[in-house]
Amino acid sequence: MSDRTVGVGMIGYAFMGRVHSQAWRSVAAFFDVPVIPRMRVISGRSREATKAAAEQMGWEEAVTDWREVIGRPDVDIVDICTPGDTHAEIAIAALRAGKHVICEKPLANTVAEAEAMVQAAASATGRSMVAFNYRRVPAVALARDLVAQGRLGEIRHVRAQYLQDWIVDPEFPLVWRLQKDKAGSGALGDIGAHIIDAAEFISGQLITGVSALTETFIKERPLSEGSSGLAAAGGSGRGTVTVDDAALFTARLSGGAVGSFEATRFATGRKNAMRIELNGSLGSLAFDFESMNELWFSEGGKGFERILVTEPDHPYVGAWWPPGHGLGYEHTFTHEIRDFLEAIGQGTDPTPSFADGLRVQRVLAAVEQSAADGSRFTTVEDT
Ligand code: SOE
Repeated sequence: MSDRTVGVGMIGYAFMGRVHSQAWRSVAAFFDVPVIPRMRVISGRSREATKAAAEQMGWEEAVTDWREVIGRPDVDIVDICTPGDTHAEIAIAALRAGKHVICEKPLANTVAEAEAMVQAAASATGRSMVAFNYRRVPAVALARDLVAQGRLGEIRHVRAQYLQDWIVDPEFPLVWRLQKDKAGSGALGDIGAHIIDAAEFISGQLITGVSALTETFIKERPLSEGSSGLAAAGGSGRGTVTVDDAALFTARLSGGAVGSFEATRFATGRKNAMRIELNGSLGSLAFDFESMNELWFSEGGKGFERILVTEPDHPYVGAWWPPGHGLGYEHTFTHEIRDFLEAIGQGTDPTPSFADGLRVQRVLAAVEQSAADGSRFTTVEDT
C-alpha cells in the first residue's frame, strides 16, 4: 500500500455523509492529491443501517460509537457529518487524539462551543477545516478572484440570499433541522451561514454589525418518523418548532460595503437558490446556485454578461469535463476534500479554518441577538 495513504473515518452518514462519501471516493480519481484517502470506517447509531450505508457508499467498516472511530490508529482524518449539537464534542476529541478534522457547517451550535473548538484546533497537531462547500463552486471561486483583482473596484453592496422551500407544507415533519437543541438555529444557521461565509469570502470584507429579524411561520409540526436527505415521514403526535423559518438582516462590512441577507425555507419554488450579487465602483457580479455553472459579470458601464464557468482555466474545472459540460452540487464537496488533502499533504492550514467558522458563528449570534432586541444594530464582536 502507498505510504501516501491516509485513513478516513466519517461520523454520520445521512445527506451530508452521502455527499462527503462521494467526494472521498472520487477525489483521487480526478485530482493529483498529495495523500490518498482510504475510506476506513463510518459510524452511526443503528448497526444495520450503518452497515448498509457503509456497503452502499464504499466504506470498509461500520461501527455504532464515534469514539471507536477516533480511537483507531488507522484513521488519520475524522469527517464530522452529524447535527450541530455533537460537533464540538467530536471535533475536540478527534483533535486531541491527533486526527485531522473536517467538520460540517455551521461549526457549532453556540459561540462558546465554537470557541472551544478553535482552542482545541490551535493546540492540535492535526489540521482542521469547516465545510463551507459553496466556496468551492468554480463560479464562486472565480467571483472571489475577480474581486481580488480589483475588477469590481470599491465594493459598495453585498446582496445575498439563500432560498429553499422544503418545509413550506405545514405537515412537513419536525426533523432535527427544526429543533434548536440539535441544530442551534433554523434557516439562519443551516443556510444563512453559507451566505455569510460566501459574502465574506468573495468580498474579502468581514461583517462587523447587523440589524435583523427572524420569523417562525409554522409553530407546530407532526413528529418525524424517519428522514432521508431533505424528505421525511410524519408520525403521530405533534411538536413545537424551536428555530427560525426565515432570517433577514442588513449588515455593515469592514471595507465600507453595506449588505442585505435573507435565509428562508419558505421561498416557494426556490429549491436551492444560493444567490449573491456584489456591486462595486467599477463593476458587478451575480451568482445563483440554481445555475451554478454561470457567473454574471458587468464592467465598463455595460449590463451583465454571462460567463460560462466551464473553461479549463477556471477554478477546479480543468480536472473535470470539456468546456460546456458543467458540474453539480457534489463536485463542490470533491473540491473541498481536494483542498483539505492538499493542505494536509503540504503541512499548511486549510481554509475555511475553525477560526473562520467561529467568525460566522459570531455573526449568527449577532443576528439572533438583534432579532431578539427588536432589530437594534448589533456589533458582531459584542456577541
Ligand atoms: C438543507 O437546508 C441543506 O442540506 C443544508 O444543510 C446544506 O448545507 C445546503 O448545502 C443544502 O441544503
